[in-house]
Amino acid sequence: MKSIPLILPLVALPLSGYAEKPQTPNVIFIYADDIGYGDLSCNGAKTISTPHVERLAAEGVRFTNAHSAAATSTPARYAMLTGEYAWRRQGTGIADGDAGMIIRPERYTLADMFHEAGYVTGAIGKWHLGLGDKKGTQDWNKQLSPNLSDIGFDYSYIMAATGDRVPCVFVENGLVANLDPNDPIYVSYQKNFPGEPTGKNNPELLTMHPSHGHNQSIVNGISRIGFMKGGKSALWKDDQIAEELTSKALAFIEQHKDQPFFLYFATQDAHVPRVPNERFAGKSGMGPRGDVLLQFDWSVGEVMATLKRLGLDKNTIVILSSDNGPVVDDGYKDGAVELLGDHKPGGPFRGGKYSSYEAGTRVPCILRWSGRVEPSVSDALVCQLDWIASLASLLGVKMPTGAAPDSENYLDAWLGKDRQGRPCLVEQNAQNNLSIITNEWKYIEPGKGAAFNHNVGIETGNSPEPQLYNMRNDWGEKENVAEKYPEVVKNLAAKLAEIKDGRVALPLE
Ligand code: NG6
Ligand code: CA
Repeated sequence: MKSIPLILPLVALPLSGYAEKPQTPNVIFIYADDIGYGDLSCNGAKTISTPHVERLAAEGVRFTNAHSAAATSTPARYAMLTGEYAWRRQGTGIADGDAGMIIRPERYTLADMFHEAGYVTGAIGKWHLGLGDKKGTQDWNKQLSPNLSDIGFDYSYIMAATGDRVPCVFVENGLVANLDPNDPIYVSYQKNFPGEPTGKNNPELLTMHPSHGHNQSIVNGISRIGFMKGGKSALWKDDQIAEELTSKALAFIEQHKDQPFFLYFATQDAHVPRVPNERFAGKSGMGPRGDVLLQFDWSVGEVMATLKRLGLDKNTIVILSSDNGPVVDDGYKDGAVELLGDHKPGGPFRGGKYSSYEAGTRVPCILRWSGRVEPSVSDALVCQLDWIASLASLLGVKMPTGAAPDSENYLDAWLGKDRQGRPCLVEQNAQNNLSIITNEWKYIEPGKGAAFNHNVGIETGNSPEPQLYNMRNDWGEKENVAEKYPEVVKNLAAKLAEIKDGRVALPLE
């Protein structure tokens, strides 16, 4: 009788896949804001060292041709969470802080997909996809509805929009956190509240001055986009945002360590206003922009250390990426331009945030799944749009018909096994001009808008002429070869038109 327990494990060994936990690894997205391909030392930055990200890259697949679906935040996040290109749907441009929920409750989201697989789901950090029903109608002193719990997140602790937009408060499960009912909070994107100072009228109150825009309500000595009043106890402290969000992320991981969880951890770094904690201030030699890159790296290190400590290191997929490419002057005089030196935030790529050129959407991307995914560097063409379909395939979730209409299953590419990835991908710039990229070519459709954004110092890629670049030998998109290869232009323009028309979007909301 006693020999049975000894025999059983031997018999079970050939099926050792079953001896492990089933296919329900935890999944964490670490989603940076405005961090460029070239901002991380794993992607070749010499002017800054980001060791925690470097280690993540050394232990996982580091992608060199990974994209967000758009060159600004709201459409990139919309596409990532719904699996639908944002340009198919109106109202998905850069959202104000009083925008209504852009992803409506009836939409199927990434969080719903994880739910279906039995996961607990959390969103912590920058949101920027609206809250409440309709723009400008929210009562920020009450439960906001709809909120993230209506689109599949069991827990949320978010910044409503961006660091530079009011309201400058955290919202926990649809309620402004730490709000004193005797000091209600009011928000407007129309007009100021009588008697409240603004950056425009009271520059003497500012500790950081705008370079363009950002001259409305003043919070913590920094003028923002939009007007707000009250809610003093709930206001975030800019130099503690990273710490606050990271500690919430760690708490979520710890709390759910015994069940499969999905955590969307969206950092404020390195978006403006850049106010590093004193632990990072002055440490990069590149001013606040470099310092918040170090701060981001610290957040990554904290997540990884927590996974190790809790023994979740092997059973957790960590995906790190960014919502769009980098920008140096995004509206505040924070010294980023003056202190940039030789640093190239976009790496070898042209343009930056807002742009049709590659630095707009070709973002850092790493997937680590220890013990399951071989460390490597992959040049497969991949897009965040495909996370939902690819992870659904991993978890065995069959998504409902019509869900995630543009998302495709490229699980093998994400796991580093397939080095091709997508045959083509549509990229979207800030003016909604579209490009299509393949492994060989990139075609930018003729489009309206200035060729150069002087405020931010970035080439937009907008041109009345068609542009074609060879992505095999011209990563920097230096030579427009559209006239040389009219057939290629014709084919890619036709393909783009087909994608635009081919999939019928759900009706506009
Ligand atoms: C722009 C802001 C910029 C940034 C951006 C959104 C001005 C002049 N500029 O309109 O500072 O907030 O919107 O950035 O207001 S994103 O990364 O969230 O898309
Ligand atoms: Ca962004």
